[in-house]
Amino acid sequence: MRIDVVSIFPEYLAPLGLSLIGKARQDGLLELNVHDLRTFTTDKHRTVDDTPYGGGAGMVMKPEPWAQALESIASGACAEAGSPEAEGSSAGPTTKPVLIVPSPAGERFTQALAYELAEEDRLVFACGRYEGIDERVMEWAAGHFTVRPVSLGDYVLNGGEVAVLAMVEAIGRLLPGVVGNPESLVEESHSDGLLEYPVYTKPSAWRDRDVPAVLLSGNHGKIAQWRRHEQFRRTAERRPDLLAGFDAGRLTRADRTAF
Ligand code: 6GU
Repeated sequence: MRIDVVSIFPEYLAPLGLSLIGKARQDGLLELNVHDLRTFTTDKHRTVDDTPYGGGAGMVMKPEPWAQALESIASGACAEAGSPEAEGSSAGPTTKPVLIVPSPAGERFTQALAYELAEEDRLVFACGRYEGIDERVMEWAAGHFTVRPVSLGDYVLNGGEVAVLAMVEAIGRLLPGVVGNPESLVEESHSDGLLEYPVYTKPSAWRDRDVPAVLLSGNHGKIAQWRRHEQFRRTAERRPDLLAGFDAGRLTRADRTAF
């Protein structure tokens, strides 16, 4: 997968060189390019924002630098040295790259959307700041990209950069080969519509607290049943909204007899 990120604070994306995602880039599983929006300005002050038409607080990001940046990225320029795009490989892309615009006004980013985006060849993230990007950029960009405004949740960040860190990590870890043991992707929160069960390790007794006895029993059927029960108990307590939307078709045969 190739990912391009455009931001006026490229340094904000530095953590994408670390840990699992940094390793995936080193291993060639993920190509990630971060671009400074200001390099696509043409005026002396490298202006990226202006006052909003219609009045109101704050500033709006100007359309011209965004169009320059996105045009250059869509055309395959701005690719990493050594990548097929940088070498001018002949076979062009068959589908439009997805342009993700982080915004509290977007659709919700979920594990299901992470899986969907992990199937794409190319993702581009446009990090807005201030009150957002001139709306005409998203309209124009629809000619070159599949445009998706996406929100992490119902709260407001100062810009898209922190949201991009979260989304790239959530998507990147689903790419083949990035997580060493793919089994670990199966039994985690949200993979089956429920929260994850609690986990324990040695010592079995710690500060007057014992690990639940069933986990030491060696009875794998009982352990699976206990874990499933804990998933439902936790989800009901912390995220009743998830249970309300839980699809009965996701109940296992064991669930139907046990609960
Ligand atoms: Cl994706 N971006 C911004 N700027 N604020 C947010 C968000 C995204 N998700 C929640 N708040």
